[in-house]
Amino acid sequence: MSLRRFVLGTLLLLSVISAEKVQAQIPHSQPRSSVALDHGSHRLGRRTDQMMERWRNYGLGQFIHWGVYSITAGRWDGKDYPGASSWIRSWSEMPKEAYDQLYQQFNPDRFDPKSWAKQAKTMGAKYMIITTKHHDGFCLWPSKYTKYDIASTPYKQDLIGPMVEAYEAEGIDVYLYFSVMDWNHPGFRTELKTSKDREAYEEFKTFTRNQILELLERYPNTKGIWFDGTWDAAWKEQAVFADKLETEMREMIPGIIIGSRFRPDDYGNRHFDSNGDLMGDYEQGWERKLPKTIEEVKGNDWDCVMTVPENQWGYHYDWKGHVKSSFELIEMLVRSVSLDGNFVLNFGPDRYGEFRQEERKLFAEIGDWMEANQEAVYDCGYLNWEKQDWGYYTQDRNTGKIYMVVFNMPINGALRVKTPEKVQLDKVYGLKDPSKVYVPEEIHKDEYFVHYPVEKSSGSPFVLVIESSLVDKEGGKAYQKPKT
Ligand code: H79
Repeated sequence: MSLRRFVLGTLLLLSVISAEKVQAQIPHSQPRSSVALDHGSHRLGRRTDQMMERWRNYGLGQFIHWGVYSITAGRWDGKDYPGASSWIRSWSEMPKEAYDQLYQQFNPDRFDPKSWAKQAKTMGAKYMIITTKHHDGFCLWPSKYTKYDIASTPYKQDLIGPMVEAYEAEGIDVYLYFSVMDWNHPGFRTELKTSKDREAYEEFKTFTRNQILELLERYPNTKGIWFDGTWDAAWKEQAVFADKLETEMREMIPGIIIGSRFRPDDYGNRHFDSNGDLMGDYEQGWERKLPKTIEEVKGNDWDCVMTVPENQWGYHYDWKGHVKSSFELIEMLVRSVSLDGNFVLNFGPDRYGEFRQEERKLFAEIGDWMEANQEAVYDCGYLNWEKQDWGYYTQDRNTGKIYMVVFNMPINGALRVKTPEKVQLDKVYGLKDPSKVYVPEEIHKDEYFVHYPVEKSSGSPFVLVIESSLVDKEGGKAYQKPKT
């Protein structure tokens, strides 16, 4: 073998080894294949700027769906609509003309943005997303481009501005939800079959662009837009238009955060382009569902938006079916964080601007838990240790501190911990009571039992803190605590 081949071969081998090492720590998106795209993904891998770091570290967010559908509240003419209350206009039993007049009754005179923001703060939300316009097309801000807005209601005043102000005063970042699908605009189409459709849709595109830029101009503190209603065939043809508009948004608000639900690629693919690369700053595909493994998130940032009942976003007078408890929701939150995502919990205030009793209870219950255990949520993300049945590991991205969030206590009180090779478990202690130390029992190589008193575990999920160290081959202690 020539020296050159030997050196090249060694270099190749080394690069494969180091690539594998990185891959094991941070799972990557699939590598880009060869489809040439003008409007596919514009960035491979995660954003690393400060605004995105801030987003990544929120952990918990609040979603709010509010609009004229809070008046119908899931029923019309004595009949219950079986779908999500905010979709009632699309129901065959709902006369469209009647729905389109409802705004004349919209007068949420008990709306108190300061108390909304305080409740969100109590719960521990670091950001909120508000429906500026849902699928029905009704705008919660006074829009220059339509009369179907808050200015035309008896209430008259802007709802978004005071919300932005109140939430920001509590230190909560505000994001705007915007549905591209708009059942009110005459130019909106789901498909473009004729040249007349295309003409109409051009008007709709201009209107959409105007409204989006109007929102960013009115609320320049907006941290991002959460787009929705982009699944129709007509929009899937708009790669050029949407890409240009996204660029305009990014120019208007540098650092603005836009997810994968906004623009289609050249071939009409959504979220992931034709090469499988994520479009936008984070994956927006986790609606009312959660990933189970880190592989499923493909190394991308993501959020999960979740309803409290099965599928109700806007206010519904009667929550039928299973309603999630704070315990379930906290588990979803921690699972999200442990898999490097944010968890966004939805609330649907009523027509007067008030939150239902079930939701107020959640603000308090989740808030109590967060107050005691937030350290294991904020600034935390994935830890590359084998998942155990008792719950989830999270790790502080800044300090490297490792947490065990326990949801399912084993009957024998033995919490199993399997450490990666060369990582030794030194000590485990209660987050709320650091003086309470649980000495790990090593049962096999890299495998431990942490004995936790079963009787102490009743009630709510609890957090333990792990101290570990890296050891060298001979078992001697080496360098500092692991930080991934
Ligand atoms: O705002 C809430 C929902 O109204 C909205 N996203 C959350 C945050 C939403 N509803 N449905 N979807 C998102 C998913 C889309 C489902 C669809 Fe269909 C399936 C679109 C096309 C096929 C069902 C059938 C809805 C329209 C036709």
